[in-house]
Amino acid sequence: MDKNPETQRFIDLEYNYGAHNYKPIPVVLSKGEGVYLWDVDGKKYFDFLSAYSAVNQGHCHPEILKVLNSQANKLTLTSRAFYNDVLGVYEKYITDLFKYDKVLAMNTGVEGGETAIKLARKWGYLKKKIPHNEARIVFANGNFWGRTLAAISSSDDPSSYKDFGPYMPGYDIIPYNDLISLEEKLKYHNTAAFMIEPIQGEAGVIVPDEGYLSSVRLLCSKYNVLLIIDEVQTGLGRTGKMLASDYEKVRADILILGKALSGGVLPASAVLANDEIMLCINPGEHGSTFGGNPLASSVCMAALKVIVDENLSNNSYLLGEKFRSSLKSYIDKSSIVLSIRGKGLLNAIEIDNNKKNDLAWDICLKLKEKGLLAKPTHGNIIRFAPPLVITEEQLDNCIQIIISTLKIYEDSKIEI
Ligand code: IF1
Repeated sequence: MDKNPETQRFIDLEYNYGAHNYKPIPVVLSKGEGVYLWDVDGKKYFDFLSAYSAVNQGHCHPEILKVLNSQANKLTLTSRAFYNDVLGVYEKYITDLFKYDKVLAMNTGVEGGETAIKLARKWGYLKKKIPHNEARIVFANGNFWGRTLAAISSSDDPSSYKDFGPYMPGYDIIPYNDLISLEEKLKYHNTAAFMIEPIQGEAGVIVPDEGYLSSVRLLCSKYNVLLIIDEVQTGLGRTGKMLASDYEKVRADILILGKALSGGVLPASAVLANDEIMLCINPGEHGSTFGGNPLASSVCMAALKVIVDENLSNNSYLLGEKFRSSLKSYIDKSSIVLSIRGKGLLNAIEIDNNKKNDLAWDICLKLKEKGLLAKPTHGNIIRFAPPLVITEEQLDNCIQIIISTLKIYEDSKIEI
């Protein structure tokens, strides 16, 4: 289908003047509101990626924008060289909400991960008395927590780490959802922390066994190892609870938030911990120019209030159940969809790419034609993650779009 010259112009600009570090779905977006996006031709789409779960509150949420605009006209950035009249109020709000003593505000999710690892190492040396520079951090294979050298050093995905070495030392990688191999690493005195996603997002929405997270919690406590839970993608209502770790009532020693923390309006992340850990870092030992700036702090407070006031976690839970059950009855008869998995409104289907190479990509292009935006990950996984403000009626519409699109690719002999 020929692209509008205007669409092609914007695609060409990105191709000619931008790094080629992404392969976007060929659509040029120019407006977002709630669950909807519009392209430069004025075509309207359901957003089923939510900017990788950064717009749980929906695009351009009016309450968040109101606070953004008001604060932007007052004071945006002071640096932490001085106090300001927003940061402390935000810090109290978010630590009350998640029940931790303190928060360290950063900007991106990966900076949250780096901060968590620095805190864990410091705590390891100062409190657990791990020999200097011997602290080890354990990760699960399939993890993804960003693109910095510290983050890719923990990855077992070549597309994340290949040709970016040498890598961060002091890391161990064990299988996800495997308590035996975890306990082996936790027994080692020099292990300072285990960092885990409650559901692995980038890996393809990998949901561990029931009880895995609570067993991880028990083992980390037993061996005096900090549990770092990365809720950058799974947190803030995405999986049907405020935190995915709430399903098993598991409490992280260090909790990392990001993405929807700001409602997708600007970069903001937060690391929460109690004093025994957080106060291991002293003045001048960590920070960032924009970390905790008044603009981000006021936006994050508004974004969190939207999640609470609009009960988005519950909407995510109920509509997620409906989404999976509606698709499951179809998938049981499908010749191309292998499975569906997820919690709340973080879901993914696994496509049998053996049927046709790039079938998942073709399906996403067809979904785009039908007014729904999604993108494959790892070749054959299509993630479906709409903003949590989606209504039941809109979801029903999207379920029909998805099923009618999948049917196009079914083996003709299969009667669906
Ligand atoms: C890209 C993936 C998702 C994350 C978790 C930390 C971070 C992320 C669980 C870092 C970031 C983003 C990064 C973005 C695409 C997207 C992504 F496909 F890459 F893996 F969501 F699944 N922890 N995920 O998912 O947060 O520094 O980006 O703010 O790099 O392509 P960030």
